Amino acid sequence: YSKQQDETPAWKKVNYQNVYKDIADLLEDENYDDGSYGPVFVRLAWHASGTYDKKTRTGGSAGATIRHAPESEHGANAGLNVARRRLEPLKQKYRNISYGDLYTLAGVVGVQELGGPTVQWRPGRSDKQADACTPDGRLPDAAQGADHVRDIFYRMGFDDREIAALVGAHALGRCHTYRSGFDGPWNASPTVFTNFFYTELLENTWVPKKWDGPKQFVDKPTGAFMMLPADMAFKTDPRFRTYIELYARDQDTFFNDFSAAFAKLLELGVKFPEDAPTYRFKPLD
Ligand code: CCH
Repeated sequence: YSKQQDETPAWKKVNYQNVYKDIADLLEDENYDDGSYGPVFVRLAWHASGTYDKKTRTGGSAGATIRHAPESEHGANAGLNVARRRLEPLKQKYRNISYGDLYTLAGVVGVQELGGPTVQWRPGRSDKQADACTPDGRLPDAAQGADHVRDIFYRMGFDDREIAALVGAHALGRCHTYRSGFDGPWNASPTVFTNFFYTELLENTWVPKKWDGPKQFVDKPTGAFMMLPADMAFKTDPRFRTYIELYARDQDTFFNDFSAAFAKLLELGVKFPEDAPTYRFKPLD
């Protein structure tokens, strides 16, 4: 075979539309949580990327260091091994895909296939070894408030509007006591991407949960739904609250803003090959 063929970079040898389809096929499992791996794939993509520090230009999804100890063992990443294990057969099937591309693409699939907006995505991340792991403490601490949330997301390069849009992902999934210590879903449809994070936050009266677990909030009438202390900050902080009210009444604006901010998150710190195409995958039927 020709020499030229051998020099094709690995990322170019992958059919990402096929990977998208195969990830989508891994979402459903009636025995897992609320029936879908979508939420935990979105969280994996976010935690793989949200370690970025714009000053030192370290962290982010480029090296997929989240798969290595000690980063994999950081408290914030508890439970994400479940998502990585679910995706591993696809790394074996598509040997040329990088883990960074696989984990971020899984986040895109999770958002889109659960009914969220389409999210632009590019391939070409190249994996790094454990010595590139980021220090603990780069991801947000759910027990803290608006100042902390701003510190964390400003470090990545986001503004208040983008932060308020990103946290809308808390329409999806749930908290697990054996992962974060917190407990419960944010709303009644945790496997559908909606603007319910904002509507629930504004429309309910949230009271401290009576239990011996970490401080969190539950809705007053039923106690079935939850908010983290960090989530509550979006209601009490006046500058965040403007956007919470906007997204609660305007789902289209939320979808547009989320799509742009999530795509930006997945690219933080990544130096893409110049000829890496941008994909906008069609959701499957
Ligand atoms: Fe989050 N998140 N997140 N989150 N998150 C948790 C679960 C999910 C914080 C804390 C937690 C974002 C921002 C924040 C998801 C997506 C995003 C949990 C429970 C905690 C704690 C984990 C468990 O027990 O399994 C805090 C604090 C912030 C910001 O201040 C952003 C940004 C995103 C994505 C764009 C998703 C999805 C879940 C559900 C995971 C699942 O397994 O169901």
